[in-house]
Amino acid sequence: MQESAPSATDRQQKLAAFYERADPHGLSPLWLALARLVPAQPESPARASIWRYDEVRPFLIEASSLIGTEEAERRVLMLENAGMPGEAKITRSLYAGLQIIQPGEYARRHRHTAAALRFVMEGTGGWTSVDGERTYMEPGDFVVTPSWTWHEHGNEGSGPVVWMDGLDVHIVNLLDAGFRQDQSEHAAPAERTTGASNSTFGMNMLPVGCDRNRATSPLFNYPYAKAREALHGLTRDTADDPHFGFRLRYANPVNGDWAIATIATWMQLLPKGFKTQNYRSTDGTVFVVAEGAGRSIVGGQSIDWTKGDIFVVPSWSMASHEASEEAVLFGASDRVVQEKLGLWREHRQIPIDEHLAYS
Ligand code: GTQ
Repeated sequence: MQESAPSATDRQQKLAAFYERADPHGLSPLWLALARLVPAQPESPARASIWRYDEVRPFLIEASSLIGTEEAERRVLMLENAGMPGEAKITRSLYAGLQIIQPGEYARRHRHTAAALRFVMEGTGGWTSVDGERTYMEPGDFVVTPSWTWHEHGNEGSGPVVWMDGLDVHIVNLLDAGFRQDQSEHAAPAERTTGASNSTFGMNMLPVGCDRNRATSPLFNYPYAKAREALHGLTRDTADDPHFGFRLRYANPVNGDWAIATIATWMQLLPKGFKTQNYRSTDGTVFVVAEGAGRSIVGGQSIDWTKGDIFVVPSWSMASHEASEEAVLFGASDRVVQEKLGLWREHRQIPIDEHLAYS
């Protein structure tokens, strides 16, 4: 007699037993994972979120009274996206935190392969150094700490200094390429004059024969006063972009690339009353409100913001922004990495050839 075909429950039982036997061999069935592994479009676990500066600041002040920079090394409250609790991530790929340094405090020198950006929120007299050169920071300044450069921070002012740190550490760790060193075990870098990198690289001149392949900008402080002036200049002679208002990116002067090899950074100005068209892109983005106030609609959710607030637009979430008063927004994302890998995509409500692309 012929054997009958196995019943459906029979087959389910056999499959379950098969999975169990395959597992200890490091074998797992793709057919159960395929849709999640290869989504039809990005499905970021990050949520649209906001950290309001007036709510966050008291925690930074309290932290300053509970722990010193000596003990903490870096006194930072990390900005953790609620969609990825415990992962020290503000977007899927980026780390962000708020660092506070009180007058007279010092955060000791170290270096790591992760690169950092600083965006200054509050205070004057704060400084950071990169390989022995100091820069003093003002609110709105964008400051770069390139990969594997010695850096330390201090505050010679009379009030607290607060900045947002953004690091590519999760990208570095994804690749298992993370190293760090503490200064105590190594020779100190040679001291260099404050302003040296700006006088060499920030005057529209370059050392003859300078290496144009430098992955990260040799300029490490991009002052807010200059960014503002550049954006206001644009408003006088250029049509606005319907998706961005007026927008300029921070550039590496040796080759015109983004300022940091792994984190794209830009600044955008929305005139009072301006409302952007819907837009989405694959780079989950951190926005810091440098000036002004307004509202964003992110994935259908309304988020009011004002100066000092930090908000997140996750990858592929549709977003529009409206300024109730003239607003300047700092933006940071992993766009530069995605571009280098040929992955970056955007979706504009109005196709790009229908308007001037100063964006
Ligand atoms: O200032 O060197 O927020 O090493 C996290 C890790 C800041 C820093 C952070 C760091 C730093």
